[in-house]
Amino acid sequence: MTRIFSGIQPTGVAHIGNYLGAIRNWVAMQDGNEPVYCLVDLHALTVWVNPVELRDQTRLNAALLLACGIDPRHSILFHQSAVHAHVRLAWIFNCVARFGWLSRMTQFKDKAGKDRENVSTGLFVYPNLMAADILAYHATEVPVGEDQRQHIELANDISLKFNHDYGVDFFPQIFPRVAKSTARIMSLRDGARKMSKSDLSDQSRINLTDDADTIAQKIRRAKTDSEPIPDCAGSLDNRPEARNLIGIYAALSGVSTDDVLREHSGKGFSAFKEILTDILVDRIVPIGDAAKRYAADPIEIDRILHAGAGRAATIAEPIVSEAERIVGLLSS
Ligand code: AQP
Repeated sequence: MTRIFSGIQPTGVAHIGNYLGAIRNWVAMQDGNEPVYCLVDLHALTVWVNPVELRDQTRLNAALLLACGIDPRHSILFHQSAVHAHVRLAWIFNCVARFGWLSRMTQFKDKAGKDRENVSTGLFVYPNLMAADILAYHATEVPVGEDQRQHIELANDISLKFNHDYGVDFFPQIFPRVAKSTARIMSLRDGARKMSKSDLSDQSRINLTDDADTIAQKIRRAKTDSEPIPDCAGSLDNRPEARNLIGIYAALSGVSTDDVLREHSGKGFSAFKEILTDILVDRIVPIGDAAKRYAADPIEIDRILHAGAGRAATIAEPIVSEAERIVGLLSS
């Protein structure tokens, strides 16, 4: 059985980018594998977040994962801060990773923008903690969206350097599993930016908790252009907003972009937005409804997360203790 690891930051409410780019794959990969799925609350601290909201959002996103089909009887589902092995290994990786490697991370550059001097050092070393999240389990497959591919490459560089520096064959190679067609769902307001929880505009995304009216309103206001839907994908190259809406529809209906274009070419976007709204309401509202039912019982959510943390620690503790022994630390 292949051990899988992936995580989501409870920095807001999971949206359809998280769902189509990652969570849907997490659900599909449960069968026949050993999945470890984590609410990465320590990563969420890399930018300031209201403590009460962080706790609420951790539980809400856990409820959303359950509603999407993560089965805690099979998958290990837990919150990162509950398993201390992650931070112990992350410190070792802070000492293995090179400053230059981290300086090249595009997500850091995007999030820090022009204000580098004022961002937290946590934001800078975030990829080292992410490498620790995965390698503390010796996980080899990581279902993620395209934006995380560079971080997985860095995790492999860390794994190789650790093995080389200490003359061991201890950490494995990691393979990102990126769902090609939905690797990057874009903002509804700007086709050049990815859909993101931390975008200040709620109109830029469809949250998995949005109700039918909210979805309809956001899709009505989604940026498009005045051209009709073309008959081939090549004609979408300079129309990022149009391509994004067609891609979302294709992903939700399980058909190719070419098939969507064949069926709807010549239509204007106001008509297409109506059928896109229908399929979003059909697929997303039941997830939000189920999540609300799970979220209504926070004690049960906490029980699931704590049980998951116990199982996660059983795997990660011996691996991280061995890494500590390899680098020369006395056993704790
Ligand atoms: N727009 C997206 N399209 C496809 N996949 C996406 N993912 C995120 N946004 C998109 C994938 O979702 C998983 C969980 O993401 P995350 O919470 O760890 O952080 P992120 O990638 O930084 O996502 P957000 O929504 O943009 O969060 P914030 O705003 O908090 O930074 C990952 O596998 C990610 O690739």
